[in-house]
Amino acid sequence: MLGPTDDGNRYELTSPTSLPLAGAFLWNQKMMVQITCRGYATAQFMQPEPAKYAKAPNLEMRTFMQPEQGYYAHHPGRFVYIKDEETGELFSAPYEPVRAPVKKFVFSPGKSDISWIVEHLGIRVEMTVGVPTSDVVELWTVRVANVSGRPRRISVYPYFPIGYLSWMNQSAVFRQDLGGVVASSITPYQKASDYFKNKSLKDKTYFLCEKKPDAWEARQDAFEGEGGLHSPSSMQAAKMGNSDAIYETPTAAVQYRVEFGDSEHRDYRFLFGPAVDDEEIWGVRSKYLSEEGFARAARDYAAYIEQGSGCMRISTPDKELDNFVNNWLPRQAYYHGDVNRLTTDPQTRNYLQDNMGMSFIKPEVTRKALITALSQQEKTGAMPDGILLVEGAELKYINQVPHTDHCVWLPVALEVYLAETGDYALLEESVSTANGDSYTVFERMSRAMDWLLSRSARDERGLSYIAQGDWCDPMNMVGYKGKGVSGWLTVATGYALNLWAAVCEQQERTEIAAKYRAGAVEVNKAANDHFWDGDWFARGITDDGVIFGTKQDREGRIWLNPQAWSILGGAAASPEQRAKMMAQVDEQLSTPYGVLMFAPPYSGMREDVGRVTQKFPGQGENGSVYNHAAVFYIYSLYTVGESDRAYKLLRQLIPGPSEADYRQRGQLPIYVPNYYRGGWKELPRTAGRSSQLFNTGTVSWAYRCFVEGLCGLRGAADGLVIQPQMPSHWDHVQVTRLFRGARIVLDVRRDDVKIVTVKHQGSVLPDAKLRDIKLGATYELEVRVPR
Ligand code: CEZ
Repeated sequence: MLGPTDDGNRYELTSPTSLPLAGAFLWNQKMMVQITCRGYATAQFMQPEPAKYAKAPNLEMRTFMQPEQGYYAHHPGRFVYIKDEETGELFSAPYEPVRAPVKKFVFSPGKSDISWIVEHLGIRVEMTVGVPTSDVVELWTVRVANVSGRPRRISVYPYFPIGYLSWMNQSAVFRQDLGGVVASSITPYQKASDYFKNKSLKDKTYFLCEKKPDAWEARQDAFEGEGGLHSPSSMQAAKMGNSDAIYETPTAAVQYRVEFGDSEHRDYRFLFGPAVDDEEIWGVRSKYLSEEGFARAARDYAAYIEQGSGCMRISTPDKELDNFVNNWLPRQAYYHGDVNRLTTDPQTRNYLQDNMGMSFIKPEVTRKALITALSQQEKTGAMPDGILLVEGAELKYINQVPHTDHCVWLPVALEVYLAETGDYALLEESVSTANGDSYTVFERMSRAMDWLLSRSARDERGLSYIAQGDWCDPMNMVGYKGKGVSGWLTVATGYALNLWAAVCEQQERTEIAAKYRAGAVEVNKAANDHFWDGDWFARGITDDGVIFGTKQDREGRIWLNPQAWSILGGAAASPEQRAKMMAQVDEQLSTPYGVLMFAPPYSGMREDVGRVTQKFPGQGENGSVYNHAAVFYIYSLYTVGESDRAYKLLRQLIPGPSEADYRQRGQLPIYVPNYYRGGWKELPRTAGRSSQLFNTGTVSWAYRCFVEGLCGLRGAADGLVIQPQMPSHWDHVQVTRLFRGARIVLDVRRDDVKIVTVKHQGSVLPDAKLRDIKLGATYELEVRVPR
């Protein structure tokens, strides 16, 4: 049913019905298109706020990307109908809207394009979509071939619905001069000032054809008629009716009438995208709409994607895992670091973590992002809820809700950047803000830590306030009256302080380091005094002084984040304390689809916890396998040498490899989604189902877990530390790691050694560390790990 191609560069799904929501995505810095195996598509572009050029047939609410997005017959998509002119039979590729039981189906996402092969009625349709590196346009190739062994007469009808564009003004016509359907609209507005802002919006949607079609429809209802999408009336006639849309819902459908000899094929190329005006449409047409134009764009885009291939290749006993880590995970991390989730105001924590992942891919981007974030630091040392990326951007949606955790992510992201690059010079860069202050990166980091320790951030017990949320966005009512505190944020503060203290120590700023070490000790003590419940840490204490996430609770009894971060930050200092916690996590939170964010899920509103309890049980933050939370725990397990527990959960981030698992999750193993449904005990039918949402802070940490945890290849100021943590059922792993301009090839095997032993050219490296790494050099290392 599904599997990778031999070279691992593509993934193939051979049924349109077994994983109907499975899809793939392409992006560049200005756009993103997600498309399902059956042909439904969601495309967004930045102008500079996110916008769409193909929409629903009714007025759509403006929103951010949603999990488990629903599809329906009229959902935007990209389709090609084929009609046998002799029999009148019809099918559509990839599968929607006709849903004919096609004879052959292959959905094949690659790293830089997405394609399908669909065969039915003796006709093969091959569709491929790509995007260029810097313009907003989809490049479609459709090859139609006669494989029936006899001459054929057919019609080919590409159908690209455009949808309802505007209640003020919308229309569409076939433009002979431009060679395609062009829909025009005016983005609705009411304030006079918006007129000037909207002037530059791309309010036209075009569908351009390289070869002139024989007929077309530009109006949705003329296209469908009484036949509907399964059998559009416009296809019942010999030729489509050449309709236009005048304040009517536009569409783009064209017809090619073709006579095929045996084994003949035809290639068609189309462009689909938004534009401001005719001139821009002319521009894209002349730049792209030709065989050479497509080939050039595909080459450039493949080179762009190649830049995101990350810093490591592995060969392990688990081939599916290798395929994911070598091909797809760095690609997803690159997407996050390169486009910041197509928003102009990413949440500060997302921005920092997405860029943290970029340390392994393009560290110069991380460096710049750290400076950008710090240049928006508040006077008090606090960080804002979102980071504004373009002139005129505003804090929207969740960024208007006060969260208290943003400073924590600074040393977390910085640590990864410094380990990867050794670029301590960054600390001395001076960064000024719009409020007129100017400090070095080092000083700004200290100010952020001071804020976390201050009375604005902590109560008299030394516990961190939560306001209307911490890492958990919808935990909005624990502390909205100003008193509630977060168990997670308290232990996470301990972690942040220790991380920053380590940098200070490395810089020989011993007094400053001592101050933050002492702060961490105090914070961790407060966490133990007030949150330790005997076997695990509680999640928080509400405005009214009610502790939650404890044995007393029937719902929301044990939460993963406080446990994970107490391991990281040192609040769970002793192996005995950690062992108790881990046993409880194993017992109460583990499922076949990963580890739950908490359990049991809430069945209804708790007004002293908030919106999270109103989400559907097992969905999103209400007790799903929320992978971002899972990966914090996985990373924490690697930091204390729990390699088997860590590996089991790390593997569960990815669908497969059993067919039953793929079906239940409903997703291809080409990205990590933000969650898999929870409720494994309560709601087994949907447990494990993927959100299909590929925006997630999980990926930077997941990549880090593979690089620094499983393979144990972590940077230090003076070299690369080598401490692999293979799961106990593995004997051998081969790794190629790119690090500071060198190529390091490691052969890792179990042997009769007491500690990890690394040999380079026959001699053992002291402390299993590779030092004096030379730019451009290759190092072949023999690594032996204890049995
Ligand atoms: O958004 C993520 C955030 O991007 O949720 C995480 C948070 O740490 C990330 O920064 C955990 O809450 O508002 C909501 O209810 C949404 O559910 C968001 O919290 C959530 C979405 O999954 C993002 O698409």
